[in-house]
Amino acid sequence: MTDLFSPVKLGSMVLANRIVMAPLTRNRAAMPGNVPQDNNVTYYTQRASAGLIITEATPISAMAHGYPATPGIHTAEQVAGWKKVVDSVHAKGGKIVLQLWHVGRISHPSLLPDNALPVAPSAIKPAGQAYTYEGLQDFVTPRALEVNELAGIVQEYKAAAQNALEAGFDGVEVHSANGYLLDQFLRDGSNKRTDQYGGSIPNRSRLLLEVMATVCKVWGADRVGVRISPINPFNDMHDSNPQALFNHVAEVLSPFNLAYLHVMEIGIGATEALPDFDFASLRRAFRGNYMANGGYDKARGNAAIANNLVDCVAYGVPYIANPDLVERFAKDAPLNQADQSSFYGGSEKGYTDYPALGA
Ligand code: 8OZ
Repeated sequence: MTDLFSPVKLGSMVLANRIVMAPLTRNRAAMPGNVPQDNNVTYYTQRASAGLIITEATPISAMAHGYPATPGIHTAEQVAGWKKVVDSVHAKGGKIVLQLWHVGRISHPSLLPDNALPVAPSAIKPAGQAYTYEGLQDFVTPRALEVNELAGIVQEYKAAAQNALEAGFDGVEVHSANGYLLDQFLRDGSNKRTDQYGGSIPNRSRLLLEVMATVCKVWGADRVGVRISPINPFNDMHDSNPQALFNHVAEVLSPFNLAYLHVMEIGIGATEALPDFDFASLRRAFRGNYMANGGYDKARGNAAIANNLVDCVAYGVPYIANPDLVERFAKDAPLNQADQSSFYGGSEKGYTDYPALGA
């Protein structure tokens, strides 16, 4: 029977098991410079038995940053730092892809070059506050990107994809989820454009498709995945018809022959009822591997794989606290509980000090 421990081929990546480490923002890059450092090498290496590691969301350019101490992939120092992470994970037999990230409006001038305004599809201020070096500050009204600037955004993805290739990753995942730039273009709560990048569903999907085409050209589609979050309201996101939008996205992504589609199936911080959404229908709309994420445990992961609802499962919070999650699942061993207070920023505490079994 196929289960979490069965190998799987995602594009040209052969995974030893179907237990994936989800992308997790941890805010522990070296500053200044947003450079991956030794404790980041330790953290990822501890988790190398995952079938696949997806790195924390990684800004593709200086304008793509929206949180303190997130490691980028747009300077030579960052590439060298990531190379140490990759080499160490590979030495342990692991596989690791980099998540390419542009935050769009989820930022603050104090985090951007020359105190620039964050950029977005439309000049709509999200509700909520940015995490800055001076603490929480209200989001500002972003600047709407001009249509003739969008090729430059695609170019930033291309350069970052090339940098990830240089660092030796096994592939890349395009972050089009959770209310960041590409998701801001997809959903009509944040995209009010009247040009060919707004309005209809195909128009709102255009920037994502341009980015995917460019990244696939750099990497080959068999080493590229993409993450979406159809009903996640996090970062003040909503859409008038998520099922139609995301089924379309799945359909038009299919001909790329991507390594996988990664779907966050839950909402973070929802205060209202989430819209009904049929994830099985989304999966049928996508021809390729489906990676599920959000609230899965071992039993639900095994059941979803056995019933052919998903091909693999990404685990987030469990991976914060259990570097050896694969071994613990295999032995039905108890899991360490994650300490929320050390999720974002800080030292080794709550980062690299969660014990493995028998340690
Ligand atoms: C939580 C805190 C900061 C960033 C995402 C990159 O939601 C994130 C993120 C999550 O994708």
